[in-house]
This record gives sequence, structure tokens and C-alpha cells, in this order.
Amino acid sequence: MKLISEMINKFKQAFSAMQNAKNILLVTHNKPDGDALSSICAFIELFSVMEKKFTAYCYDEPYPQFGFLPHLEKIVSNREKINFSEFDCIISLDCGAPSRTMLKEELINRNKNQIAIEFDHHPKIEDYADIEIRIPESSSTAEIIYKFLTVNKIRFNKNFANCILTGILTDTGNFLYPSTTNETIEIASKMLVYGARFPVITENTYKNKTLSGMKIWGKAINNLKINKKYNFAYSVLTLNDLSESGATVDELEGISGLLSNLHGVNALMLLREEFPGKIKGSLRTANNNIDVSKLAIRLGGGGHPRASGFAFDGHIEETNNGWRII
Ligand SMILES: [Mn+2]
Repeated sequence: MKLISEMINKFKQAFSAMQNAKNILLVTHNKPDGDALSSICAFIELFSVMEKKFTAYCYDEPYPQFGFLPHLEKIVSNREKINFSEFDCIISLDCGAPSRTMLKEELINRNKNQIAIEFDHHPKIEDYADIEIRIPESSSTAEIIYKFLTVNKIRFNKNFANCILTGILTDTGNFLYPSTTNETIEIASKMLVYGARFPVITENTYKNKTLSGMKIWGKAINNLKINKKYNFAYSVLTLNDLSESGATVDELEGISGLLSNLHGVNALMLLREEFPGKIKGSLRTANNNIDVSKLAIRLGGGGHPRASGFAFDGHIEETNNGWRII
């Protein structure tokens, strides 16, 4: 396991802060994906083993497809149930930006005796944590948690294993995205030894498409075009595409990953109007010499060099010579 000593120290510091804490708040990002939920469930497992008092919070209710994760039912989504000042330790997981906790104000204005610990693999956006554990080269936050548990000599069990493998599989598109390293696969393999159930995870996270979901994926493939000058592929999903397919916004997850299988292009962009007047964009590349996050940042977003996103106000309209954004 490659880790610099600074990171090992942070892992130890974070663990001792957790040991000293009286009441811990765990929080992951809104619209939680597999990595977000796996990360929070892994910590619920840890604090159950350690017999710590904690509350796990996520602004949006977890999607039922993740019901196979241990402790998922313990995640609270009712903001009223959270009295922020009660906690002496706040742990944010996989959030990218503090705003995605949906508790940004509270986090930024926390009391001096409230320690904030951040675990994340997204590039840094804002400084707010007392202990910032950020490894942008990691495939997933789950992979970072594996290292945290290992450094602190926590005994792995089936629950940890299922959480960590789920985070890795969902954030790497089952090992297909370029964020997958030999270490990622090594960790995944260890998780199988500890009892993670690979088929259960893929059945629930990957092989779970509905007819409307398949149709919207088909639309995105159908709308795919290539700009020959820049060898740049792009596709759009209009409001109309979404309503015709009957797909929900959640079912759009993973489309850009699918489109990025297109061979031989420099990069790919997917624009989708999920709500009237609100456009979301994702950028992907398989080319190590291209950093799509630079373009995403120019467009007000951010992300990783190989996978980033942005959002802006506008409306996608189909014209005789392609699409237009107004
Ligand atoms: Mn993640």
C-alpha cells in the first residue's frame, strides 16, 4: 500500500479524534451514489464496533437499490432530526465541496470544539476541515477508507468488505474507468476474501436498468455526434427526450461512462436538461494527456482530469443543423 507518512499521520490523527469524540455526525453528499452510501455505511459499521454515539445524515434518502448495504436504514434524511451543535466531531464523506453536505453554513461556522474530518477523493475546492484526508488519485472514497482502517489496524469483516467493494465498483464502473489502478483491484480482491458478495453488488447497482432507463441511454447514443476538427464527441438529452422515455433523473447516472466507451476520440461531453432551464454537463476522456477538468472549471464546475462536470442555466433546443442552447 503506497502511502506517504503525512497521510499515515492524518489517518492516525483522525482515528484518535474519533476515539475521543462523544457524539459524532457522519455526513455524505446529497443525491448519494454508491460510493457515498458505502462510505457512510462503513463508518456506521466502525462506530457500531467501537460502540460510539453517532448520527448518520444524508440530505436525500438513499435509493432503495442500495438496501443490500449494511446499516443503510440507519441513515437519517430528516434535517429536523439533526441538532448540529450537539456534535463534537463531524465527518464528511465523498462530498467534493462542503455545499454538497447541505450543512455548509453549519460546517463553516462550527464551534471551536467541533472537529471536522473530511475523507474525499475529489480535487480540493474549499478548505474547511481540521483534518483533511484527500487522495484525488484514489478510485473512490471507499478505497481511502480501506487504507484508513488498515493503518489503524481495524479488523475487517463482511460488512466493511461489502461497503468497500460497493464503493469501488460503483465509482469505477466495475473497474472500467481510468481511475482503476492495480491497488484498486488488489483491495477489491481482498474484500472478496473478507466476504464481500460481488454478484449481489453488481445485481443491485449495475444490472438494475429499467425499460425507461434503457430507452434514455439509447437516446443518448442516438444523439451522439463527433466534431471532426477537435475529434470531440458530444451528445445531448433534451427535456423532451427525458419526458418521452419516462426515465427519472437517477436513471441518467452512468450514461457518460457508457458513451466514453467510444473509441478514438479525444474527449466526450454530454449535456442534459434535467429540469426546465437547468443544464448539466459531464466531460470524459480516456486520453492521459487531456485534462477535461480545466474546461469544466472554465464552465463553473470541477472534477477529475478524466471525469468532470458543470452546470449552467439554459435550454437545449433542436434545430435543423443540430442543437442550440438558449
Ligand atoms: Mn466517490
